[in-house]
Amino acid sequence: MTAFPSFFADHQRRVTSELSRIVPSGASPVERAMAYTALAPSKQVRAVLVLLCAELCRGDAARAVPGAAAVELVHAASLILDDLPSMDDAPLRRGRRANHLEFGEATAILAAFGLLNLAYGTLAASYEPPLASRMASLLSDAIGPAGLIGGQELDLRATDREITFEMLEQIHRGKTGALFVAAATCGALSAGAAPESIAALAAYAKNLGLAFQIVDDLLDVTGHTADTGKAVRADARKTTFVSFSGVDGARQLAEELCETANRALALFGAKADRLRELSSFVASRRA
Ligand code: GRG
Repeated sequence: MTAFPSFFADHQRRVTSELSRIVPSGASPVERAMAYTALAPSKQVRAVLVLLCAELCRGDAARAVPGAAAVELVHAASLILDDLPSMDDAPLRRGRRANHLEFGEATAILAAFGLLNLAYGTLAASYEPPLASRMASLLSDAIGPAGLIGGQELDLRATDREITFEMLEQIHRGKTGALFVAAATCGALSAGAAPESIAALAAYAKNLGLAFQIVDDLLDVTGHTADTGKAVRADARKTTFVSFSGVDGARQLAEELCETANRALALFGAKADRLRELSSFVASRRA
C-alpha cells in the first residue's frame, strides 16, 4: 500500500468535508451520479497541492479549501468523461463500476457537466471578484484546448497509432499536467503570492504533473486493481511512457522530473519541504 506523507490525512479531511458540503446529496439520478464519483474515496493529490501551495505562500489553508474543492470537482468530471465508451471505455474507477455503467451514459455526461458547473459556482461563491475570476480563468484555460480537452483529443487520435515522444509528452502535459499547474497556481493566488512565487510553483507543478502521469503508466503495467481502483493492463492500444522507455526507463524519467520539480522550489528553502515530500510520494506511489 502507498504511504501518504503524514500531512496528507488532515488536508484530505478538509477537502472531503468541503466536497460533502457542496456536492448535492442525491435526490435525483444526476445528483447521485455526481456524488458517486466526486465523493468516492480518492487520493485528492491535486486538491492537497492547492492547500500546500497556499500554506507555503503564507496563506491560510482554510481560505484555499474552496479552490481545492473546485480543482477536485474538475478532476472528477474529467474521470467520468474519460471512462465513457466513446473515450477510454473503462469499466472501473476509484474501486467502483464506472459512472456510466452505474447510471447510464446520458446521466454520466450530465453528472460531469454538473460537477464542472459546481466547480465554477464554488469559486464564484467563495472568493471576492478579482480572485474568483482569476481562478475561474485559470481553470478554464487548464480544461480547454490547450489543456485537458486538447490533450484528450490528441490522445484519442493517437490510439492504435505510433506517435513520437514529443507527442506523448504534449498529450500528457495537457491531459494531466495542466490541472496540476492550475492547482498550484490557484493555491498561490489564494494566498496573494508574489509573481515569482507563482511562477516557481507553476514550474514545480508542471514537472510533478508529468511525473504523476508516468507513474500512472507504470502502475498500468506493474500495479494491481486492488491498489489503483481501476483496470490495469488497459493501455495496450496506446503508446505510453512505459512502451517508449521500458519500466526502468520510465521510473527513472519520473524520478528525474521530480528532481526538476524540486529544483524549482529553491527560492522557498526548507519551507517547501512538504512539496518535496509530495514529489517523493508521487515518484514512489503504488496507488
Ligand atoms: C471537460 C473536464 C473536462 C475534460 C474533458 C476527458 C478529458 C477531457 C480529459 C481526461 C483527463 C484525464 C482523466 C487524465 C488522466 C489523469 C490521471 C492520471 C488520472 C488519475 O488520477 P488519480 O490517480 O486518481 O489522481 P484519483 O482517483 O486518486 O483521483
